[in-house]
Amino acid sequence: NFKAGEHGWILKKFSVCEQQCLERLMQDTLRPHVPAYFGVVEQDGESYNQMEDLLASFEAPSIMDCKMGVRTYLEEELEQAQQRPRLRHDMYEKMVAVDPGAPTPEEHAQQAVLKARYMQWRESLSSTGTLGFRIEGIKKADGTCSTNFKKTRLPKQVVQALHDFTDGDRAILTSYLSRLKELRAILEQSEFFKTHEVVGSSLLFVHDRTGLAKVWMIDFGKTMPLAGGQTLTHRLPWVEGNREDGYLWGLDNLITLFSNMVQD
Ligand code: 4IP
Ligand code: ADP
Ligand code: MN
Repeated sequence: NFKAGEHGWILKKFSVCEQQCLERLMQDTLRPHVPAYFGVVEQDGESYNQMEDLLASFEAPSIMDCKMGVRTYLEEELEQAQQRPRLRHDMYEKMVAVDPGAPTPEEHAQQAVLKARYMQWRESLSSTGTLGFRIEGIKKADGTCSTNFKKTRLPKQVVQALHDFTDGDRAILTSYLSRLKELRAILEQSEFFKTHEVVGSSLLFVHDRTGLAKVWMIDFGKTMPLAGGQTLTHRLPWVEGNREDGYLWGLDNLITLFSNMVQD
């Protein structure tokens, strides 16, 4: 999905949705909190969105990807699935690999599940459903790398993972906490954020041993503009049709966990 670009830039497989979001974000107060966007480029017959490489200014960075929000599929996807359900064998396989008991007898028989079903199962197994965010992956400066967080759900499991990621370094934790609070304040003012359903987007945490620690919003492949002047709180519970995504609710919870860790 990604390619190295010119120095300091990376290329991500083109998506028109992401292109439009990045273009709008360059005009929004969120601009400093997302990768700088540099337009579409063609390479070997493929199109890419060119954006800032957020790791470029770090020395041996440790990185964590946290997927934000209380749901991970769009209302639009749900509608499409209701009209034209598609059975997914690959998602059945991914499900069985984590928990052979998870599929229903019917799903076992057809060796397939619906996408919405798979995505909701992932949400309930992880902290997405209960905390409004989940850890997707961590890669540390020492080379260790894990995406083994599918069942990280309870606050104390999340805290353990955050502790491992930061090596319990109080300066790093404090620095992340203030970045998250700053981001929240900007999100609460952002015109872009108010008018978009933000699903499947992540916060990218990056720190290194010089003590530099930053957080950016990434992945706007499923961030959709709302129609007809609709706005979201990003905090109200989701009920089908209201398009709430629980993004700020999740960020509140993440901030609470970091605050507790800094105080301990
Ligand atoms: C993946 O499930 C992720 O949710 C992907 O989101 C999602 O792509 C995939 O859907 C789904 O299979 P696992 O993480 O359990 O493997 P992301 O790319 O943000 O990680 P979308 O495009 O829906 O976000 P499919 O339909 O692409 O397989
Ligand atoms: P996908 O849509 O395939 O899920 P993402 O945009 O979520 O792709 O990016 C996947 C991973 O690539 C992230 O977890 C992060 O580690 C890395 N990444 C994404 N964007 C950037 C960026 N601008 N700079 C550096 N790393 C990035
Ligand atoms: Mn994605």
